[in-house]
Amino acid sequence: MSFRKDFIWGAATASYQIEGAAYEDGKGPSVWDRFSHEPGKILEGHTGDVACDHYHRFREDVALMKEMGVKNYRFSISWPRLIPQGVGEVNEKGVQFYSDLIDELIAAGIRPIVTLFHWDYPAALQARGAWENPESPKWFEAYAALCAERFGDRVKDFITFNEPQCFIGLGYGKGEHAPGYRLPLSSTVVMSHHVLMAHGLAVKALRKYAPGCRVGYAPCGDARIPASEDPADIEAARRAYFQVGDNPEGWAFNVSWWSDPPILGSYPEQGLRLLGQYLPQGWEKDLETIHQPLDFYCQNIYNGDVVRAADNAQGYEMVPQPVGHPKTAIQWPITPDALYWGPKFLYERYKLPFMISENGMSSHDVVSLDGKVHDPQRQDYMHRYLRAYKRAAEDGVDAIGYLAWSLMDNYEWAFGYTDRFGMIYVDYQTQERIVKDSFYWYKTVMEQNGENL
Ligand code: GBH
Repeated sequence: MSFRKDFIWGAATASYQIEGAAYEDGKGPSVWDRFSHEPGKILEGHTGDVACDHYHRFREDVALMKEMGVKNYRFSISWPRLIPQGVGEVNEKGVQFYSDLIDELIAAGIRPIVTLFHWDYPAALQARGAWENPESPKWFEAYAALCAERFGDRVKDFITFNEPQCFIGLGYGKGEHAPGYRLPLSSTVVMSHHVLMAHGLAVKALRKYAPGCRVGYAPCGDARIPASEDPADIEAARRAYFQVGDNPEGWAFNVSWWSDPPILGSYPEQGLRLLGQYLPQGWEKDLETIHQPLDFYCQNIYNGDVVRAADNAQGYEMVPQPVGHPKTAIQWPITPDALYWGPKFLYERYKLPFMISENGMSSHDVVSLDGKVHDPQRQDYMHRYLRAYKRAAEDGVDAIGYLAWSLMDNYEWAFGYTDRFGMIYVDYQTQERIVKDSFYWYKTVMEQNGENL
């Protein structure tokens, strides 16, 4: 047994993290352009002004993808590059850039998978209240319609949002990401509802203006891993996974608040008891719009927490990580079973074809004396996670794909360029690309459809 024959193997990136050209060719500013320039917000003060200069070097990057054997490439569109003020006038040079990129990908035999929103929100709309504004779902709908109209002849796979947990929870809750606000629940819960509305409206617009396209959604959430195969521990992990409000990172970091309404048509009851009071008036009638048929469901999964059954009100407790537990450079624990239990629990609940839209590891890679970049730790990470994912597929999860994060080193948000997630090394001084050992390793995995794992 193994992955299905038409398994979607590929790699992922996001606009602000790689494009650069932040102020070129008519692009409007995003909240990240602003935030990254605020003193003290980003490690070592790095900004995405130039990033990987992908805007000018995309042909070289697509050639590298082709060499790697990547058949599916997930990238995001910068909303303010397309519509500088967020609404209204279209920047034709921005349209041209993505159009050229799409053509280049297709000519190289690579399927484009387009994420509409990966956090670089138009600054002009931020000034109008962003997601708190009741008009905000309509702004996004118009942007989605434009993407469908301009690219839908060639792009057949769209993803609406990347990790709403992060841009709401970190951007407006904890203030660690752009735009860096710390707003109360009465604001962030309203925002979450508008984001979900925007998702529903965008799905409808994509289907209308790009008929026949496939549409997915890519939230996140650290998986919950049962401490043992004892049914009581498995049930404890399942409960913990879909619980709202018990994450020390903040209320937004949960699965069910963000995925139940679009896929099941209702907010989770336990979440409503906690947060329902903050939802905007009349939210119930919006559920129909939010609940749109999806072709596939994605999650970005990097790690998980171990949970066991407990004799307390919740019926579960977290198992503390043992001292010395393996971690990546960004300090995230290495927990391969997250790619078994995560997909398993998610498929059980949401019953949609499932795709890992991001998974990978950061390490402090260096160019060795031999001029190469050796990253055995990344291979080992991916190898272990992919084995766990394969086991999930063998156990009946309809696993349709895996997109590695990331194609190349890039701007890691509040960590700037200090963390490297790529299978291609980027020298930010010269913009030279150096393929890492994992590039060749992943190539054979994709070629053999994971048979060699
Ligand atoms: C992703 O963020 C981003 O999409 C990508 O742009 C980024 O470069 C990449 O990963 C690497 O960081 O809900 O409490 O269980 C991932 C960052 C990982 C942070 C999942 C929140 C969920 C915590 N997120 N995590 S929780």
